Amino acid sequence: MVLEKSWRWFGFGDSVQLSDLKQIGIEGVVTALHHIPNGEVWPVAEILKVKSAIEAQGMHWTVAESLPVSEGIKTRNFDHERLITNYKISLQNLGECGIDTVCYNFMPVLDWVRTSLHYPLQNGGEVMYFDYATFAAFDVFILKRPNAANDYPDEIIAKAEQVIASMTSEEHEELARNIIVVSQGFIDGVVDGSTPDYKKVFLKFLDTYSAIDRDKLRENLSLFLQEVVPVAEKYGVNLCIHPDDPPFPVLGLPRIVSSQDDLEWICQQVDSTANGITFCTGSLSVNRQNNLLQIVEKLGPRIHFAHLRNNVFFEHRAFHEYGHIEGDIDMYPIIKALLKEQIRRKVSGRKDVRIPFRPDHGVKMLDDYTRSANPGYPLIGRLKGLSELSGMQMAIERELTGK
Ligand code: DNO
Repeated sequence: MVLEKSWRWFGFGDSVQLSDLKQIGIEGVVTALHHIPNGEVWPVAEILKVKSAIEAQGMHWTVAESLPVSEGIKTRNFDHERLITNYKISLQNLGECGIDTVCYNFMPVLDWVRTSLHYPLQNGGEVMYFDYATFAAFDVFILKRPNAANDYPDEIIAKAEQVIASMTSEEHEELARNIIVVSQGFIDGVVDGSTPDYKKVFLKFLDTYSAIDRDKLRENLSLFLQEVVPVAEKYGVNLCIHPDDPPFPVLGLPRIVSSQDDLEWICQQVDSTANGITFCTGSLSVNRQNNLLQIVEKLGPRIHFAHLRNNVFFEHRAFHEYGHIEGDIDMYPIIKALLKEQIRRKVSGRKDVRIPFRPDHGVKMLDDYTRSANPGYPLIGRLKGLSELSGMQMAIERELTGK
C-alpha cells in the first residue's frame, strides 16, 4: 500500500481546479479555510462547503493545513484564552465533519523564509533559494533590527555587506517584501503588506517576543498542547506540527521545532497519538545534524502527514529547492521507511494506516510560466514530483511485499 497521494489546494480561488486534481489521481486534498481570519472559529457550514466540493469530485479532505496558531497563543498574551477556546472549537468542528488530520506550526511571526523566489536553474526551471548572508543583509541593513548584527558570525556579516552593496534599492525593497509579505500572505501572514510602513509593523511584531526565549516558547507550546490535544483526541483528530523552515532561529526569534530532540520533546509533552508531527523532508534536512531516517524510525507512529521535497545544500546554511527525487536528500530509504511504518500500523491493527504525502513545492517549469500560482506551488513541477515519488513508492512497495 503506497502513501496516500495528496495535494495542497488553496481553495476555490486556486488556478488548479478540484476536477484537475481528480484527473491527476489525487486521493486526498490538503487545504484550509483561507478566508477565515487567523484566530477566528472555523464554522461547520464553511467546513462542509469545502468538504462537499472535494467529495463531489470523488476525493476527500485528508488534512487541514494549516489551522493557524495565532501569535497571541505563541506569546500567551492577554487574548490567549479566547484564541485557544476558538482553536478547540475549530478542532471539534473539523472532527465532527470527519476531517481527522490537522497540521499547524509554532514558528514565531514568520512561517517559511526564502531570500529568492525565482532562482534560475541551468535547465530553465526556477526554484526557491535561501542564502544566509542575503538574509543577514535584509535583517541588518534593510530592516535595521536593533542589534541584529550580533546574531551572525563575522564572516556572514562581511558577506552581507557585499550583498547589500551589489543590490539596487528596488532589489532591497523586493527582498523585504518577499520575506515579510509575499511568501507569507497566502498562508498565514501576520503583516498587511499594503501599508507603506509594513517593515515598521513587522518590527513591532518581532518586539512582542522580546521576553520570549527558547524555554518560554517551549513552555507556551506545551501549555497549548495540554489544552488542545485532549480535544483533538475526543473528536478523533490527529494534530501534526510542521517543523521550522529553515530549522534555526531567525531575526532573534526562537525556533523550537528544528531537530529530532525538539520533535521528541514535543511528542512527550502529551503522550497521545493525537499529538503528532508533519514529517517535512525539505525543512528538517536543512539542519544537517538531523538524520531523517532516524526520525522516521523513532517517531514513525506519530507521523500523520509527510511533505516530500528535496534540496541542494551549500556552505553557510544556504540551500535551494530542487526536483523531488533529485538533490542531496536520498528519497529512496526515506520512502521505504515510511512504507514500512504503514505496514507496522496495519499489523498492529491501527485504523489510520495510510500516511498522506504531498509533493511539497516544486520546480517552476513549462506551462507554469503562464499560470498563476502561489510561490513554491507550480502545477507542472509538483505534478512531476508527484509522479516520480509515486513511481518510486510502487517499486519499493513491490520490493517490500513481493507483490
Ligand atoms: C510552505 C509550507 C508552510 C506550511 C506551514 C504548516 O510552503 O510548507 O507554510 O504549510 O508551516 O503549518
